[in-house]
Amino acid sequence: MADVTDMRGFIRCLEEMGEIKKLQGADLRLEVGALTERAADKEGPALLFSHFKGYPEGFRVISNAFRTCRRTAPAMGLPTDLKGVDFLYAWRKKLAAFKPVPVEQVEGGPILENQMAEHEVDLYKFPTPLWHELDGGPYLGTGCGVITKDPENGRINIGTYRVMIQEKNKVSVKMNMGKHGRLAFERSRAAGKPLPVAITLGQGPSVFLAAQMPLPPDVNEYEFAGFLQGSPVPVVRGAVTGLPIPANAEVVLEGEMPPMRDEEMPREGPFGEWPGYFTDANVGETPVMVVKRVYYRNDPIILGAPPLKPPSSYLPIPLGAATLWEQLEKAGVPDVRGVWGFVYGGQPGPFTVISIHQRYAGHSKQALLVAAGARAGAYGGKFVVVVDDDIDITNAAEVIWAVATRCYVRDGIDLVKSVWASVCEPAMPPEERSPRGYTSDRVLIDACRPYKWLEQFPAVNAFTKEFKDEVERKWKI
Ligand SMILES: Cc1cc2nc3c(=O)[nH]c(=O)nc-3n(C[C@H](O)[C@H](O)[C@H](O)COP(=O)(O)O)c2cc1C
Ligand SMILES: [Mn+2]
Repeated sequence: MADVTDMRGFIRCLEEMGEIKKLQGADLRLEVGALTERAADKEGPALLFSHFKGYPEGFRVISNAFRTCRRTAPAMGLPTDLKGVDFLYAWRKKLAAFKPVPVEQVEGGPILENQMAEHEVDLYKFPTPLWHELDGGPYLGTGCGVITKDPENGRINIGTYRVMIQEKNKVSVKMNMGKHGRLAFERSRAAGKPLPVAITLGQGPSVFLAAQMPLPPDVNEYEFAGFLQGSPVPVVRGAVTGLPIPANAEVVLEGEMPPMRDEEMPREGPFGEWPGYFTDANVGETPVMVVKRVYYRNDPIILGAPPLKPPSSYLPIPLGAATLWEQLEKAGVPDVRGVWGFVYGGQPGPFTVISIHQRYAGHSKQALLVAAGARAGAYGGKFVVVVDDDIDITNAAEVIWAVATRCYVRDGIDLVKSVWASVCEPAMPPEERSPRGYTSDRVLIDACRPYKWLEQFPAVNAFTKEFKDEVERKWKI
């Protein structure tokens, strides 16, 4: 299999797998976003767009790159034949085996092939699709990595934060409160200093996967990406900032974020976000980066990973559920057989489902309480459902069947108020939104058969899958 340590190697790998389609001349304003959405809806191929009207022929955009487990697996160092909960389990085990792979400092690389000096910077030279019809501006950065160095502890961080072009040499970078890039910005702002920033807009797939994951603050995303791809990420020092930038990236912006006051921050958004709505239009919340240099490879490829209306996504499955699964077991909830989410971004999201093999009275409630409070489940959660392990938690209809038939409402539903919410929560009343952040409530749904009288619970009126497979084979229906 091709080496997947940069975007081009990844594309060769997708070609070998027959998982990519090349489209020439699609319209950036009307067609690229809609084609990306349709391809994601049908779990179709990755799309590589080129030949945009008004742009050099070689300037390309790739989207829908990670929509299937088969395509994402090579970038995670996982086998390509796993799906659903099995894939999630393998991912969980991979995460648990993490050992940092330090970067390789190099002196040159393809990213230095072309440069725009400070007075030449013009971000409109790159093809930027209108990803969703009502987006508040051109989002050049969706599948990007925002590279910062914390002024206090010197830690390098890469985070995927949406990047909107404001002017030809200015972008807004929506690092939400608490995100690692934002913490670095707030520290340099408090000291009255600009924060040096570099943004990679097309890079090895493992670097993107690391950048969009909620990794702990002491994990360097480059070192995590190196672990995933099984080799160090080669980096060069950016001439303007001194920050490490991937030597084999496609496009990198370098510059700084001035220590702007909130009231100086421009309008940003709305943007089509992962819950499936245009949310989050804001003024006075989003830091601005002044771009002082642009580097790009010959015929650069920008990675588009726009959030989409569920059940579509830029990811194949709710990968963040693997972290919640680990946290449940670490908190002492035994026999968790799987965790899933139906409306997800990097987190399992507002509809999370857990399956357990019940061991004792209260086991199912324990799972619900921990899931609602654990780091990976608390942020942006809303409904948490626990089911027995005969339910296929990746199948929404089966989950609903379990809720409809096994939940005894009087005992099975609990409400927890004022838990940590996501800024993307569409149902939050405007008057409850505040720059200090917001909270929302949780509904805990116990859809397990009651442990106390499990043996008397009516038996399920279906033959086993194995027996049905056998008779199907025999009778060829
Ligand atoms: C396409 C895409 C867009 C995202 N946009 C944002 C964003 O605008 N703001 C934000 O705070 N997080 C955004 N995220 C989620 C962050 O990437 C994620 O929380 C990540 O953990 C941040 O890195 P950090 O933990 O190092 O701060 C986005 C993720 C993806 C995949
Ligand atoms: Mn981080």
